[in-house]
Amino acid sequence: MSMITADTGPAASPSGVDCWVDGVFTNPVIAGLHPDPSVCRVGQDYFLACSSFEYFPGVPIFHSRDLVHWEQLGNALDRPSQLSLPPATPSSGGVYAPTLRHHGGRFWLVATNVAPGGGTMLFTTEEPAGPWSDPVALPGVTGIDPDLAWDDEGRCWCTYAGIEQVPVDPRTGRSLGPPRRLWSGTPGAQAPEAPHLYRVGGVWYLLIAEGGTERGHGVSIARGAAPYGPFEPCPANPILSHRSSDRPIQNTGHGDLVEAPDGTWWMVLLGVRPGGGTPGWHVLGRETYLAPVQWVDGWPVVGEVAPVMVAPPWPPRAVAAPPVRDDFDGSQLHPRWVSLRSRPAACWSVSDRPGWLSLRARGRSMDDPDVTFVGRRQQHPSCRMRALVDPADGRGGLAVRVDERHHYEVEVGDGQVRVRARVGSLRPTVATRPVPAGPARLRIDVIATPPGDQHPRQEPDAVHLGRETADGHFDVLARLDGRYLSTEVAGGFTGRVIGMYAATGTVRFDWFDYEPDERRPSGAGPRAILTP
Ligand code: 6LW
Repeated sequence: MSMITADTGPAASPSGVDCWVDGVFTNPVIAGLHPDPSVCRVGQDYFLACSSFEYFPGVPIFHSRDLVHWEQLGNALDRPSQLSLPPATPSSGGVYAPTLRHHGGRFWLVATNVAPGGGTMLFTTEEPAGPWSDPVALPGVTGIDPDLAWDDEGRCWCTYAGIEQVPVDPRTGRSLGPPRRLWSGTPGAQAPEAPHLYRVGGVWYLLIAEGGTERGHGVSIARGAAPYGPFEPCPANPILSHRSSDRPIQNTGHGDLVEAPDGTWWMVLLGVRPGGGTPGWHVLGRETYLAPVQWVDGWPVVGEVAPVMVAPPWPPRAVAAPPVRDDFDGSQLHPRWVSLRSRPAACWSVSDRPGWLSLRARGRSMDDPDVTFVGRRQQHPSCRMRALVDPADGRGGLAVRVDERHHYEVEVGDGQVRVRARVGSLRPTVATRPVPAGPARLRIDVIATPPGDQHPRQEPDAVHLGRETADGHFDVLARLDGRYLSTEVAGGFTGRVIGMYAATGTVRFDWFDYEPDERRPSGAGPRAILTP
């Protein structure tokens, strides 16, 4: 497999391959499990937050100077005092749909923790890279997808799924009035949610998502003279939806608007790239896309969301490409690494054996909600993961996971390499092979099905699991159908996260490589070029 490595070239996207060349950029702008994007601008700088569900640390925060190249600054909720996700938190539970705003010299982040004991939580900071404050609870906000907007009198309006609204004191979290129903979206449409409230040119706009976060998803808008309405729906609703279309990006919805310094407007939104035959399986989760917006007769008109788009009218501001290899030489883990529900200090260390990540087992397998796992989002349809794993004191390896009931892994321990799978209630050990004592190189290649190679039951991709021999040969123990690790099979709101785990004892990882294979086109490859 030929790979483009991330530490060559001018670079800038999560893949390390520049996603803005010759006047076009490629969507998604933040690939992999990064749904429900919320964006704000301060001067020349854009900041963006996403949902994080059962993963800890939670709510990744990104920075950009051009809306296309994004760099992760950190995770807003990176301390147990900010985010408690008990083992009973189901996958696709946890933290939903933040709104990120800048007001009065501070950043404000509001989100819902749907885990037991959670609720609507508000955090602030002057520095988006962190630290963020401990949470302020908003007990009067009883729905998901909270938004914050301030009017000229300084009143703060929290609007949430329903669509309902309550005035709040953002410093104490207290409600300053009863909740009111604002709008339920298009009559007959399901799930009015994801509200964002803006004042543009003296008019208040209420942007929402509706139709559900699957193929029927869309964005609609209403406007009024006051932040609490009454609101008049846009006659062109939905202003964005790919429902019933043949576009390669589907499920488009849950948008947030931002005005650039030059007066142009943009929307960040979520979408997916289904692959394979019918009904289409998306495996990377809901990703963050960018679309241009124009105002016509006082309403926003959203351009088509395509894999290849006309670039914004300013020069690109590339960010450093992430390296292929993480060799765990630092004293902290990069913010891209996430764990399941919590990451107790006793379960991981980069100092126990310097230069290695040591993971100490809690749960006994990837079936367990408290398994010791350190992973990152799969961000490319085709990619390769490798790690050097020392099983001297335990058993563990590499896993591709959607949830506790949908995962594939290759692990080493007790003198054997083993491929295991879990698909619903089926949990076979797929293959075993004896290996020499000492560290083993485990490897997983994900290979997307090429476009044109489709039949109605065609899988979206194949997952090859095995180990590399000393001469670099990939000894594939199993080739598994990727559809079983898709959202359409597993259900829920997430996507694939790939990484390292310990099943027994302490398992040590010298390095972990993540290499995108940009040259291998996927079934969800570019089909359209958007004209302005
Ligand atoms: C989120 C809702 C949605 O709260 O999915 O697509 C939910 N929209 O707005 C979880 O991400």
